[in-house]
Amino acid sequence: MLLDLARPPRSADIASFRDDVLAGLAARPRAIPARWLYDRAGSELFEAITELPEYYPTRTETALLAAHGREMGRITGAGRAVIEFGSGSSAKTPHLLSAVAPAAYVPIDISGEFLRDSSAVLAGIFPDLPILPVEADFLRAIPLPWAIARLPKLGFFPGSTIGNMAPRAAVDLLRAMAETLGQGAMLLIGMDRVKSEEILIPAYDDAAGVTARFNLNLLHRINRELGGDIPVDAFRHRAIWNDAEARIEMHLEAMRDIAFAVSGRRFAMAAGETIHSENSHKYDPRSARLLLSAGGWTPLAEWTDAQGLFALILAEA
Ligand code: AVJ
Repeated sequence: MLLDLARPPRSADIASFRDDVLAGLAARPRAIPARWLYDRAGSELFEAITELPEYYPTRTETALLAAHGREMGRITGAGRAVIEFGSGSSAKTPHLLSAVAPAAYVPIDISGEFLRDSSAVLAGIFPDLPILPVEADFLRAIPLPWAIARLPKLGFFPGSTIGNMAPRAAVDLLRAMAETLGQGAMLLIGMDRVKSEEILIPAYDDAAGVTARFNLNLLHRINRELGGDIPVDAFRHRAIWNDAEARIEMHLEAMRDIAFAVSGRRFAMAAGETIHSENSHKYDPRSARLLLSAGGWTPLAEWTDAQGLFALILAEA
């Protein structure tokens, strides 16, 4: 059963998009926060990425949930409220919900339209499960629906979304989640592992060019929503492994000298200059546990695939 969507005003979103873009284009190096990649079109392109042969994280994580869900459910116990941070298309969510037999499901996402659609799909699969979608930015602690106040909580943060954040911001996010979920909560989190560049680079620069379209969509979005005239076809997608920071970086690289305007402000870029648009941090087993501890979570158990590509970690507050 799908209950009403909590919907905050939208004008604030446009204002913070504009602030982030103008500040990011003026900064050196130029960088725009990755969250702005995920409008409707961006979220759909990301869904297409998850089905690419080169993009191992989604299928590896889904297989881990399918293979070990019952064991996870034995540790969490039944009857929790499952709170999913960044509900996405929720292809893996049914595996978790079947395994942990929750009393309610609360997907939280910044993209309201996407949230509504994915919640409707899950309501079809689990007709008796109360579903309470919340449209919000979960980077800060959020008040949860009153209807689940008395239930023990299980946070679900799959997909290595935590990898978008530098460790310092990731710790802040983990602490915000602990505050959102409260005492006695558990958290099941997906974290991508450090591995060879031969696997990592194609995963973020696929042969079909879907990741390139995902990245370039940010420029289309800026043009559309912020009145920009960026010549999008003068840019190309780049995926780089930054070994010192243990992360994949996505950049938008100008292929020639260009000038453009956004919201009435003028910018110039020389050929070869880039706009840094996303980070995807990777963790080895120890650094993953260290990050969780710093964020206020005690690791209880973890599951990984035979090649050690990806890990799901269960922790308690
Ligand atoms: C949604 C942040 C988990 O880092 O793998 C995939 C984003 N960007 N391909 C990732 C992404 C390009 C993805 N996360």
